Amino acid sequence: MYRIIDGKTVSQGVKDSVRDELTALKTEMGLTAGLAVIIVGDDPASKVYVRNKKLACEYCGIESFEYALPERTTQDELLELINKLNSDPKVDGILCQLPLPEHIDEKVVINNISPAKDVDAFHPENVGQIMIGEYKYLPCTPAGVMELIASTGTEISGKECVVVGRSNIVGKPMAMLLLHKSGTVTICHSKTKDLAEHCRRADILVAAVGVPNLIKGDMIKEGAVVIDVGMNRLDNGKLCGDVEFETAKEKASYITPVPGGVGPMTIAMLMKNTLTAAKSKLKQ
Ligand code: L34
Repeated sequence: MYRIIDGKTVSQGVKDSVRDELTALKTEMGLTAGLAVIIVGDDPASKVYVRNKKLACEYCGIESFEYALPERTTQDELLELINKLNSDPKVDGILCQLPLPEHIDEKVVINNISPAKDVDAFHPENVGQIMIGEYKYLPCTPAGVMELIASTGTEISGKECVVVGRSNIVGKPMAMLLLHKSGTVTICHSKTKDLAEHCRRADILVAAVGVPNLIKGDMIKEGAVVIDVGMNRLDNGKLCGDVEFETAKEKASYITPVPGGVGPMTIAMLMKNTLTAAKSKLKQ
């Protein structure tokens, strides 16, 4: 018997605790929290994600500043905006939605966001701190996955954890967070020789490759916890994960749906990071 891990419910809990804490800090210390979200171009999926972020800010009592820039925006123009936001006291967190248009270098953009306001935790300084386990911010998607695993009551220590995908924003930090919890971590990728064999050893399997239905039921160990980070849009407009849900659910003990799994968690963890950013004003 499998159980669905409901990302909507878990993310609601995270957002509620951010809202409650922020409300209390507003009353007691006059704290405010602001998040700037930059989106360049017209990617329809990115627009949906950015809209969901704005709604979550409203819910939590975080002021959101949205910058919807046209596709033709130059890298210099974008950097100029980021510099302005870096020194704007109303802005605690800055997020530049990825992917960016091809003429803009994502690395340069990320490097120019002040590490103190980098609520995505993509800046090399924050990435380095995650490596050594002394972080201010955790990257939103991997941190959300950790919350989902925790919600099942599954102990990570000593477990076989397999992460499929090695991106800088999900796969690599995901592996690191599982390692911090003493999981035995394997990272699989496009050059991995026998993907199915690795996956079948996993007590905890995290799929983050962006290949629709890559992970099928016969690649999953009986009783595994299966987390699907994939967010693929099929030609018929339907969203689909990296895991073939119908066959995978027959093997898994817990499994996340797409949509309604990891996506809402990414947003909830962003709210948490923005609160952390705002709270750092209290220490100054
Ligand atoms: N800078 N770029 C930056 N930070 C991020 O954290 C992201 N990410 C990823 C893409 N680019 C980014 C997101 O925000 C992915 N992502 C994201 C956020 C929210 C959702 C999915 C991906 C989400 O809300 N998913 C809903 C379904 C939405 C729909 O219907 O299309 C869900 O239930 O999964």
